[in-house]
Amino acid sequence: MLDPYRRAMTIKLFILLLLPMVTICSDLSLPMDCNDVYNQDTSRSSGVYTIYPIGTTSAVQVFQRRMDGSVNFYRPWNQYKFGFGNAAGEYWLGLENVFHLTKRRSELLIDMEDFDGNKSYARYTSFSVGPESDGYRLHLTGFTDGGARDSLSHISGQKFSTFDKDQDTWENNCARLFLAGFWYSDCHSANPNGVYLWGADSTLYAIGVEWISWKGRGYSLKAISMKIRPVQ
Ligand SMILES: [Ca+2]
Repeated sequence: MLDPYRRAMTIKLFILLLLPMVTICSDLSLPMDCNDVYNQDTSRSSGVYTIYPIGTTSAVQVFQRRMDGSVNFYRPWNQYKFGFGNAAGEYWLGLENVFHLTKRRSELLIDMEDFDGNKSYARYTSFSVGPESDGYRLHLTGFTDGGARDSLSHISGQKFSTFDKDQDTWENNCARLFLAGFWYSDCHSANPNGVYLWGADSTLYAIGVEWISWKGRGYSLKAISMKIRPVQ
């Protein structure tokens, strides 16, 4: 548990992060990575900060992260809508926020790591999520391979599903069967919000944190994060 001060700081930073237009910055002070954030103010506690790897228009927003299995991702619609978890660790930002953030033209970067230290990524040059009235429908194009190959393009156009809101194209309930909330069709080749299974485990079929085109079925990743960045 965070102490009250750190919790207040985290909430404050989170609000700042969601309201970049009201944050006053100069070009010279924009942090390019976490070291810059710390070096600009060594009294800062751990938390979520906006970074600018390639300049003022490149604010990166992590909206999904798995890294240690500390957070349960089998959650109902309202929690996927508004977000859950620890903003400095495993978390889901919330579909409503992602919808608003991706009203600006954005790209998607998905970083992955397995339990042997191998890393890969998948990148999509266009990414947006529609409004709740349209089921937070996913729009995704422009795949670029960073070694993971493409496990996501085929679900572009799908609505988001949770166990209590089945919007997939299958006659049964993908979210219930694969124990997560995600954009499912009939059902998945990637399950980033699945059960944290600590590597290879084929006991139960495809319920892990999977990215099939990289590690195949029955392998649950050590880490995965989904990040968006506005593009011109
Ligand atoms: Ca269904």
